[in-house]
Amino acid sequence: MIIRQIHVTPVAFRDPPLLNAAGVHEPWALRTIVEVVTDEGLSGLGETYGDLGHLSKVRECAAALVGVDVHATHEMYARISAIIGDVVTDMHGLTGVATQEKSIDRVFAAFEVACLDIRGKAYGVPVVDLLGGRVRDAVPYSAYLFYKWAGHPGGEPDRFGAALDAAGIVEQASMLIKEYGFASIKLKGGVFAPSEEVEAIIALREAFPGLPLRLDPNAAWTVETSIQVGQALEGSLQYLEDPTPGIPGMAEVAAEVPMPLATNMCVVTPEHLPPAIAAGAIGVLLLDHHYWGGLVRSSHIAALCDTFGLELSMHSNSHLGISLAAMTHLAAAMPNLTHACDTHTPWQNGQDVVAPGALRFIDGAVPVPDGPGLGVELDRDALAVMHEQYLACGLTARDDTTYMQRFEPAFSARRPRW
Ligand code: GKR
Ligand code: MG
Repeated sequence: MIIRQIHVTPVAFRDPPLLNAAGVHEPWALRTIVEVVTDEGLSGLGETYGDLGHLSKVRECAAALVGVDVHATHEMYARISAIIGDVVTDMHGLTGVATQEKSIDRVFAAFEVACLDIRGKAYGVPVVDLLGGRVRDAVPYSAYLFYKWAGHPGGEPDRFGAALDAAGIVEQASMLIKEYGFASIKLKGGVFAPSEEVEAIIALREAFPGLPLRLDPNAAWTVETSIQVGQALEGSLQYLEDPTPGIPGMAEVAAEVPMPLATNMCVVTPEHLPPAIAAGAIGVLLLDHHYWGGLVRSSHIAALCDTFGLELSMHSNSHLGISLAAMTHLAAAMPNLTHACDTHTPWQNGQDVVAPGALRFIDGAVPVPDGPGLGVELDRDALAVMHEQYLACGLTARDDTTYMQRFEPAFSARRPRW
């Protein structure tokens, strides 16, 4: 099964004005769709970030992978490493420091997923079977709440409405839980003063007793503020995610708060694990195959977490159905997944590059798709439309901060901010 062609297609889809510590989501979210085609005519899908620096590397590497067998992932990794060299591609959103290793892993992951899709199709088995087999038939996801404006400035309000205080957040949670059946809740914080975000968590706890809650301010708080918030929320949070920047700061907070700390920011490549574990900085790792080097490498990291007693959850960025399918296969094969995974799916609002039907939420969980490989098919018409949107929208990189500053010129994404 030799790679004969790789198609790399940047796409854009509409994104609501979701607020975070870096600013606000722009009207379009960018992704890159990768389609690997073999000499036998089998094809496999991958999905990754759409920022131009990364996209250029994905394109360059695609050309270098033609002629490689789809099983030869070490060879693929070596070729990609040689191309990336010591270039560090653009940081994406709020996913921690960019390193050379992470830049390689981010490019490699899209091709690795596509090759696993092909291998699954060739053997007639789902990708989960190539990762050790399923330990669960459906993967639980959490309701990922965001403070948000009613609509993009100058545009129509979107169907989710505004959420700018505790009442708005509870209303948003009710809507997502009603539509998707989520059984746990994550609030994206780092937007308003910590006391207001504490108030929102308490309102959620009262509105949804028994549902696990998490708060993620993306390192917007000092150590002192993080400790105050952690102590104020004793008994209310399943975990507190990235309250403060860096492993040493996280370790200081972890020693003083009653709940575990989780991260997708201070531990983002294998080299961060030893110092974080030694310092006791985190209790939960949020894996993300998009930057941890694909599904197999993420499974290895999950095994390490088991060895070192770290709990596991999964991080997400704005994504489409190929990513959701890959996340679901990976999570279905992780025996030590301890928490519901994050997903931005509701914010896609039905837009997708995969044909409808394969992915659905039942009681907040996505059943592992039935078909071989990832179990999802590319909707070529939708892909063409989203590619046109990419060309027309004029965005080439995610930049929540500059977009926010158009409306609030004094806004600063400085972290820690409180
Ligand atoms: O979509 O605004 C967002 C999130 O804030 C995202 O960029 C983060 O990477 O979801 C992420 C997180 O858990 O930190
Ligand atoms: Mg996070």
